[in-house]
Amino acid sequence: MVTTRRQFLQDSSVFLSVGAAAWPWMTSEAKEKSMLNKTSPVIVSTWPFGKASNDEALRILQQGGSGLDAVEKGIWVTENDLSNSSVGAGGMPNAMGVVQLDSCIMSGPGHKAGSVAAIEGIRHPISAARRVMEKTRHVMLVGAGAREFALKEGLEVAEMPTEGRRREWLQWKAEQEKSAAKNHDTIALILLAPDGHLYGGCSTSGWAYKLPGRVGDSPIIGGGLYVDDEVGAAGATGIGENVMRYCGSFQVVSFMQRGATPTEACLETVKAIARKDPKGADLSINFIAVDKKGRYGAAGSAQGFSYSVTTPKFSQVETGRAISTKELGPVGGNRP
Ligand code: SD4
Repeated sequence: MVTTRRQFLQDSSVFLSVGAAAWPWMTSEAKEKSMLNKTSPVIVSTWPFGKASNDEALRILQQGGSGLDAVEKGIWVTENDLSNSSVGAGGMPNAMGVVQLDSCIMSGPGHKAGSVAAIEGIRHPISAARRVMEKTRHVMLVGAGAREFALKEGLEVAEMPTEGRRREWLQWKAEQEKSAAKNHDTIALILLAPDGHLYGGCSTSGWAYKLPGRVGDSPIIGGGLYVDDEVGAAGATGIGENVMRYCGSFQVVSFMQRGATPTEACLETVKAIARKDPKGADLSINFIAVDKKGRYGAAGSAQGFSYSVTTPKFSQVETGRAISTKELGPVGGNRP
Protein backbone atom coordinates (compact mmCIF):
# COMPACT_ATOMS: atom_id res chain seq x y z
CA MET A 1 0.00 0.00 0.00
CA VAL A 2 1.37 3.42 -0.94
CA THR A 3 1.17 5.95 1.89
CA THR A 4 0.29 9.42 0.66
CA ARG A 5 1.82 12.49 2.35
CA ARG A 6 -1.63 13.41 3.66
CA GLN A 7 -2.20 9.93 5.11
CA PHE A 8 1.27 10.01 6.65
CA LEU A 9 0.52 13.34 8.36
CA GLN A 10 -2.83 12.03 9.59
CA ASP A 11 -1.21 8.89 10.96
CA SER A 12 1.51 10.99 12.60
CA SER A 13 -1.02 13.14 14.40
CA VAL A 14 -2.77 10.02 15.72
CA PHE A 15 0.67 8.71 16.69
CA LEU A 16 1.46 11.90 18.59
CA SER A 17 -1.95 12.02 20.26
CA VAL A 18 -1.50 8.51 21.64
CA GLY A 19 1.09 9.83 24.06
CA ALA A 20 4.62 9.00 25.04
CA ALA A 21 3.78 6.10 27.34
CA ALA A 22 2.70 3.92 24.44
CA TRP A 23 5.91 4.50 22.49
CA PRO A 24 8.91 3.76 24.72
CA TRP A 25 11.39 4.18 21.87
CA MET A 26 10.42 7.83 21.24
CA THR A 27 13.19 10.40 21.50
CA SER A 28 12.78 13.01 24.22
CA GLU A 29 12.17 15.66 21.56
CA ALA A 30 9.33 13.62 20.12
CA LYS A 31 7.98 12.98 23.62
CA GLU A 32 7.91 16.70 24.25
CA LYS A 33 6.09 17.26 21.00
CA SER A 34 3.51 14.66 21.93
CA MET A 35 2.87 16.48 25.18
CA LEU A 36 2.10 19.58 23.13
CA ASN A 37 -0.24 17.55 20.96
CA LYS A 38 -2.52 16.33 23.68
CA THR A 39 -5.69 14.63 22.50
CA SER A 40 -8.66 16.94 22.44
CA PRO A 41 -11.23 15.45 24.82
CA VAL A 42 -14.50 14.10 23.47
CA ILE A 43 -17.30 13.30 25.92
CA VAL A 44 -20.44 11.47 24.85
CA SER A 45 -23.44 10.55 26.98
CA THR A 46 -26.97 9.24 26.62
CA TRP A 47 -29.97 11.57 26.41
CA PRO A 48 -30.18 15.37 26.57
CA PHE A 49 -29.84 15.26 30.36
CA GLY A 50 -26.31 13.92 29.82
CA LYS A 51 -25.18 17.34 28.56
CA ALA A 52 -24.88 18.81 32.07
CA SER A 53 -22.79 15.78 33.06
CA ASN A 54 -20.62 16.19 29.96
CA ASP A 55 -20.04 19.86 30.73
CA GLU A 56 -18.90 19.00 34.24
CA ALA A 57 -16.65 16.22 32.91
CA LEU A 58 -15.05 18.67 30.47
CA ARG A 59 -14.53 21.23 33.23
CA ILE A 60 -12.75 18.61 35.31
CA LEU A 61 -10.52 17.53 32.42
CA GLN A 62 -9.67 21.14 31.60
CA GLN A 63 -8.63 21.69 35.20
CA GLY A 64 -6.24 18.78 34.89
CA GLY A 65 -8.47 16.13 36.51
CA SER A 66 -8.14 12.51 35.42
CA GLY A 67 -10.45 10.73 32.99
CA LEU A 68 -11.91 8.73 35.88
CA ASP A 69 -12.58 11.89 37.92
CA ALA A 70 -14.34 13.33 34.89
CA VAL A 71 -16.55 10.26 34.50
CA GLU A 72 -17.38 10.05 38.21
CA LYS A 73 -18.00 13.73 38.89
CA GLY A 74 -19.75 14.19 35.55
CA ILE A 75 -22.22 11.44 36.44
CA TRP A 76 -22.66 13.00 39.90
CA VAL A 77 -24.46 15.90 38.22
CA THR A 78 -27.20 13.59 36.91
CA GLU A 79 -27.28 11.53 40.12
CA ASN A 80 -27.81 14.78 42.05
CA ASP A 81 -30.74 15.89 39.90
CA LEU A 82 -33.82 14.83 41.86
CA SER A 83 -36.06 15.76 38.93
CA ASN A 84 -34.46 12.90 36.96
CA SER A 85 -36.75 9.91 37.49
CA SER A 86 -34.31 7.30 36.20
CA VAL A 87 -30.97 8.04 37.86
CA GLY A 88 -29.93 8.42 41.51
CA ALA A 89 -32.10 9.35 44.49
CA GLY A 90 -34.77 10.84 42.20
CA GLY A 91 -35.14 7.47 40.46
CA MET A 92 -38.30 5.37 40.35
CA PRO A 93 -38.55 2.61 42.95
CA ASN A 94 -39.13 -1.09 42.36
CA ALA A 95 -42.47 -2.85 42.79
CA MET A 96 -42.04 -2.80 46.57
CA GLY A 97 -41.41 0.95 46.61
CA VAL A 98 -37.64 0.58 47.18
CA VAL A 99 -35.12 2.38 44.94
CA GLN A 100 -32.41 -0.06 43.81
CA LEU A 101 -29.61 1.51 41.77
CA ASP A 102 -27.20 0.01 39.22
CA SER A 103 -23.87 1.50 38.16
CA CYS A 104 -20.48 0.65 36.71
CA ILE A 105 -17.23 2.31 35.69
CA MET A 106 -14.35 1.27 33.42
CA SER A 107 -10.84 2.52 32.97
CA GLY A 108 -9.20 1.92 29.60
CA PRO A 109 -5.69 1.91 31.10
CA GLY A 110 -5.29 -1.42 32.90
CA HIS A 111 -8.68 -2.59 31.57
CA LYS A 112 -10.14 -2.08 35.03
CA ALA A 113 -13.80 -2.23 36.01
CA GLY A 114 -16.02 -1.79 39.06
CA SER A 115 -19.73 -2.25 39.45
CA VAL A 116 -22.60 -2.20 41.94
CA ALA A 117 -26.09 -3.56 41.40
CA ALA A 118 -29.36 -3.19 43.30
CA ILE A 119 -27.64 -0.90 45.81
CA GLU A 120 -29.99 0.99 48.15
CA GLY A 121 -29.80 4.41 49.78
CA ILE A 122 -26.40 5.52 48.42
CA ARG A 123 -26.41 8.94 46.75
CA HIS A 124 -23.64 8.23 44.24
CA PRO A 125 -23.61 4.63 43.01
CA ILE A 126 -20.95 5.64 40.46
CA SER A 127 -18.57 6.37 43.36
CA ALA A 128 -19.37 3.00 44.92
CA ALA A 129 -18.53 1.36 41.57
CA ARG A 130 -15.25 3.28 41.39
CA ARG A 131 -14.31 2.22 44.94
CA VAL A 132 -15.04 -1.42 44.05
CA MET A 133 -12.66 -1.03 41.10
CA GLU A 134 -9.92 0.77 43.00
CA LYS A 135 -10.14 -0.69 46.49
CA THR A 136 -11.16 -4.33 46.15
CA ARG A 137 -10.00 -7.34 44.19
CA HIS A 138 -13.52 -7.77 42.83
CA VAL A 139 -15.43 -6.29 39.93
CA MET A 140 -19.03 -6.38 41.12
CA LEU A 141 -20.85 -6.09 44.45
CA VAL A 142 -24.62 -6.40 44.78
CA GLY A 143 -27.45 -5.58 47.16
CA ALA A 144 -26.77 -5.43 50.88
CA GLY A 145 -23.06 -6.22 50.42
CA ALA A 146 -22.66 -3.32 48.00
CA ARG A 147 -24.41 -0.94 50.41
CA GLU A 148 -22.34 -2.17 53.36
CA PHE A 149 -19.14 -1.61 51.36
CA ALA A 150 -20.24 1.89 50.31
CA LEU A 151 -21.05 2.82 53.92
CA LYS A 152 -17.67 1.53 55.09
CA GLU A 153 -16.07 3.69 52.41
CA GLY A 154 -17.87 6.69 53.91
CA LEU A 155 -20.04 7.37 50.88
CA GLU A 156 -23.01 9.66 51.33
CA VAL A 157 -26.43 8.16 52.02
CA ALA A 158 -29.64 9.62 50.63
CA GLU A 159 -33.35 9.33 51.33
CA MET A 160 -35.09 7.56 48.49
CA PRO A 161 -37.62 7.40 47.00
CA THR A 162 -38.41 11.08 47.11
CA GLU A 163 -41.87 12.05 48.34
CA GLY A 164 -43.06 12.59 44.76
CA ARG A 165 -41.80 9.21 43.53
CA ARG A 166 -43.45 7.51 46.52
CA ARG A 167 -46.78 9.11 45.66
CA GLU A 168 -46.41 7.93 42.04
CA TRP A 169 -45.56 4.42 43.25
CA LEU A 170 -48.64 4.30 45.48
CA GLN A 171 -50.73 5.37 42.51
CA TRP A 172 -49.09 2.70 40.34
CA LYS A 173 -49.83 0.08 42.95
CA ALA A 174 -53.44 1.16 42.89
CA GLU A 175 -53.63 0.60 39.12
CA GLN A 176 -51.27 -2.33 38.66
CA GLU A 177 -52.51 -3.09 35.17
CA LYS A 178 -50.80 0.05 33.82
CA SER A 179 -47.48 -0.82 32.18
CA ALA A 180 -44.55 1.11 33.54
CA ALA A 181 -42.02 -0.44 31.20
CA LYS A 182 -41.48 2.81 29.31
CA ASN A 183 -40.41 4.68 32.41
CA HIS A 184 -36.67 4.28 32.58
CA ASP A 185 -33.43 5.80 31.30
CA THR A 186 -29.73 5.64 32.08
CA ILE A 187 -26.80 7.95 32.00
CA ALA A 188 -23.96 6.21 30.19
CA LEU A 189 -21.01 8.58 29.79
CA ILE A 190 -17.91 7.67 27.79
CA LEU A 191 -14.91 9.81 27.00
CA LEU A 192 -11.59 10.11 25.28
CA ALA A 193 -9.40 12.04 27.73
CA PRO A 194 -6.53 14.41 26.92
CA ASP A 195 -4.13 11.62 27.96
CA GLY A 196 -5.35 9.66 24.92
CA HIS A 197 -7.08 7.03 27.06
CA LEU A 198 -10.71 5.97 27.17
CA TYR A 199 -12.99 5.84 30.22
CA GLY A 200 -16.69 5.32 30.89
CA GLY A 201 -19.45 4.92 33.45
CA CYS A 202 -23.17 4.22 33.81
CA SER A 203 -25.76 4.96 36.48
CA THR A 204 -29.49 4.18 36.61
CA SER A 205 -32.43 3.28 38.81
CA GLY A 206 -33.42 0.87 36.04
CA TRP A 207 -36.82 -0.30 34.96
CA ALA A 208 -39.50 1.49 37.01
CA TYR A 209 -41.47 -0.82 39.34
CA LYS A 210 -39.21 -3.74 38.43
CA LEU A 211 -39.26 -6.92 40.48
CA PRO A 212 -37.16 -6.46 43.62
CA GLY A 213 -33.63 -7.68 42.91
CA ARG A 214 -33.90 -7.15 39.14
CA VAL A 215 -30.59 -6.02 37.68
CA GLY A 216 -30.40 -4.43 34.24
CA ASP A 217 -27.60 -4.08 31.71
CA SER A 218 -26.10 -0.90 33.17
CA PRO A 219 -23.84 -2.52 35.80
CA ILE A 220 -22.91 -5.41 33.50
CA ILE A 221 -19.49 -5.00 31.92
CA GLY A 222 -19.94 -5.57 28.19
CA GLY A 223 -23.71 -5.06 28.51
CA GLY A 224 -24.42 -1.44 29.42
CA LEU A 225 -20.79 -0.34 29.09
CA TYR A 226 -17.54 -1.48 27.55
CA VAL A 227 -14.17 0.21 27.18
CA ASP A 228 -11.24 -1.19 25.22
CA ASP A 229 -8.38 1.24 25.42
CA GLU A 230 -6.95 0.13 22.08
CA VAL A 231 -10.22 0.55 20.21
CA GLY A 232 -13.05 2.59 21.72
CA ALA A 233 -15.82 2.80 24.29
CA ALA A 234 -19.56 2.18 24.11
CA GLY A 235 -22.57 2.57 26.39
CA ALA A 236 -26.22 1.60 26.24
CA THR A 237 -29.65 2.78 27.28
CA GLY A 238 -33.05 1.18 26.80
CA ILE A 239 -34.54 -2.11 27.95
CA GLY A 240 -31.62 -3.78 29.67
CA GLU A 241 -32.99 -7.26 29.07
CA ASN A 242 -32.62 -6.61 25.33
CA VAL A 243 -29.03 -5.40 25.73
CA MET A 244 -27.48 -7.73 28.28
CA ARG A 245 -28.50 -10.94 26.49
CA TYR A 246 -26.39 -9.76 23.54
CA CYS A 247 -23.39 -8.18 25.32
CA GLY A 248 -24.51 -5.06 23.46
CA SER A 249 -21.75 -2.59 24.31
CA PHE A 250 -19.11 -5.25 23.79
CA GLN A 251 -20.54 -5.86 20.32
CA VAL A 252 -20.30 -2.14 19.48
CA VAL A 253 -16.61 -2.08 20.46
CA SER A 254 -16.04 -5.30 18.51
CA PHE A 255 -17.50 -3.75 15.38
CA MET A 256 -15.17 -0.76 15.84
CA GLN A 257 -12.24 -3.13 16.25
CA ARG A 258 -13.12 -4.61 12.87
CA GLY A 259 -13.01 -1.16 11.27
CA ALA A 260 -16.50 0.27 11.69
CA THR A 261 -16.90 3.92 12.63
CA PRO A 262 -18.69 4.52 15.95
CA THR A 263 -22.01 5.23 14.19
CA GLU A 264 -21.70 2.16 11.96
CA ALA A 265 -20.77 0.04 14.98
CA CYS A 266 -23.86 1.16 16.91
CA LEU A 267 -26.10 0.59 13.88
CA GLU A 268 -24.67 -2.86 13.17
CA THR A 269 -25.17 -3.87 16.79
CA VAL A 270 -28.81 -2.76 16.82
CA LYS A 271 -29.34 -4.59 13.50
CA ALA A 272 -27.69 -7.77 14.79
CA ILE A 273 -29.87 -7.75 17.91
CA ALA A 274 -33.04 -6.95 15.94
CA ARG A 275 -32.34 -9.87 13.58
CA LYS A 276 -32.40 -12.27 16.52
CA ASP A 277 -35.13 -10.41 18.38
CA PRO A 278 -37.60 -8.90 15.91
CA LYS A 279 -40.09 -7.09 18.08
CA GLY A 280 -40.54 -3.69 16.45
CA ALA A 281 -40.46 -0.63 18.66
CA ASP A 282 -40.62 -2.87 21.75
CA LEU A 283 -36.92 -3.65 21.26
CA SER A 284 -36.07 -0.23 22.69
CA ILE A 285 -32.25 -0.23 22.65
CA ASN A 286 -29.80 2.59 21.96
CA PHE A 287 -26.01 2.82 21.91
CA ILE A 288 -23.40 5.58 22.01
CA ALA A 289 -19.76 5.11 21.01
CA VAL A 290 -16.45 6.94 20.76
CA ASP A 291 -13.29 5.57 19.25
CA LYS A 292 -9.59 6.00 19.91
CA LYS A 293 -9.40 8.72 17.24
CA GLY A 294 -12.12 10.76 18.93
CA ARG A 295 -14.80 9.94 16.38
CA TYR A 296 -18.22 9.43 17.96
CA GLY A 297 -21.74 8.34 17.06
CA ALA A 298 -24.97 6.75 18.23
CA ALA A 299 -27.81 4.63 16.95
CA GLY A 300 -30.95 3.04 18.26
CA SER A 301 -33.93 0.90 17.46
CA ALA A 302 -36.19 3.93 17.13
CA GLN A 303 -35.97 7.30 15.43
CA GLY A 304 -34.98 10.24 17.54
CA PHE A 305 -32.64 8.77 20.16
CA SER A 306 -30.90 11.88 21.41
CA TYR A 307 -27.52 11.97 23.04
CA SER A 308 -25.08 14.63 24.20
CA VAL A 309 -21.64 15.40 22.82
CA THR A 310 -19.13 17.77 24.37
CA THR A 311 -15.68 18.86 23.21
CA PRO A 312 -13.75 22.06 23.99
CA LYS A 313 -15.35 23.53 20.84
CA PHE A 314 -19.04 22.67 21.41
CA SER A 315 -21.51 21.00 23.73
CA GLN A 316 -24.74 19.90 22.11
CA VAL A 317 -27.54 17.37 21.84
CA GLU A 318 -27.47 15.29 18.65
CA THR A 319 -29.79 12.68 17.18
CA GLY A 320 -28.56 9.14 16.66
CA ARG A 321 -29.22 7.03 13.57
CA ALA A 322 -31.99 4.45 13.62
CA ILE A 323 -32.42 1.14 11.87
CA SER A 324 -35.33 0.84 9.45
CA THR A 325 -38.79 -0.39 10.42
CA LYS A 326 -38.20 -3.41 8.19
CA GLU A 327 -34.96 -4.29 10.00
CA LEU A 328 -36.75 -3.89 13.32
CA GLY A 329 -39.28 -6.61 12.50
CA PRO A 330 -42.95 -6.74 13.49
CA VAL A 331 -44.20 -5.66 16.88
CA GLY A 332 -44.60 -8.70 19.09
CA GLY A 333 -41.78 -11.24 19.12
CA ASN A 334 -39.96 -12.57 22.16
CA ARG A 335 -40.26 -11.32 25.68
CA PRO A 336 -39.67 -8.94 27.37
C1 SD4 B 1 -32.08 -0.84 32.51
N1 SD4 B 1 -30.94 0.05 30.60
O1 SD4 B 1 -32.03 -0.94 33.73
C2 SD4 B 1 -31.53 0.40 31.87
C3 SD4 B 1 -32.58 1.43 31.80
C4 SD4 B 1 -32.48 2.37 30.67
O2 SD4 B 1 -33.55 3.60 29.03
O3 SD4 B 1 -31.46 2.74 30.20
N2 SD4 B 1 -33.57 2.78 30.09
O4 SD4 B 1 -32.61 -1.69 31.80
